[in-house]
Amino acid sequence: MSINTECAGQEKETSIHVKLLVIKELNGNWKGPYDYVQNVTNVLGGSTLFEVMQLAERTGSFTFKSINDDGLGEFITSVMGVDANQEKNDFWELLDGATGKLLPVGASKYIPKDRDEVLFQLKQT
Ligand code: B12
Repeated sequence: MSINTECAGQEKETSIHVKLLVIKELNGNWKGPYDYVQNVTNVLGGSTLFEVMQLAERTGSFTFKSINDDGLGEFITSVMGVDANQEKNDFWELLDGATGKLLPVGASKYIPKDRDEVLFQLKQT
């Protein structure tokens, strides 16, 4: 019994939850409504956002595409079946879903904290 309690405690420290939010509407309101929401559970603490997205694909319905850019990591080109149209200067923006602020780094470098919400929103530059 005491061993089980200890294990549960340890699991809590290393496993976090991240919520992925998606708005497909071009330049829509970051506060929503959302086209898709997925709670990603059992994320290993310290994982990158890109790893969270890969886990979300394996465990739920989240889908995305990306291309690798040397040094900067993965550039997200498509989310939930919607390709950003480069000719129209559209791109998928990564935001903090709670504050609407831009993430300062890309998906391969951003390390979400427990209960973080990450918003993917189609934007035109
Ligand atoms: C222009 C620009 C963009 C444009 C690029 C397309 C265009 N219309 O040109 C747009 C607006 C799409 C963009 C988006 C983002 N960007 Co930007 N961008 C720049 C900027 C100002 C110049 C890049 C450039 O033109 N270089 C000159 C060309 C000749 O070199 P290049 O290697 O071919 O440039 C390409 C890459 O830089 C790539 N790119 C641009 N941004 C990003 C971000 C990531 C993560 C990746 C992998 C690639 C990438 O697009 C460029 C054109 O093809 C740089 C700052 C800088 N001075 O470098 C930031 C910069 C590269 N971007 C940055 C960031 C954080 C982002 C976003 C993640 C912001 C967000 N929260 O959404 C998004 C990417 C989201 C995604 N879909 O994955 C950071 C990267 C930091 C990091 N270490 O991860 C930089 C360094 C700015 C900063 N904060 O200091 N960006």
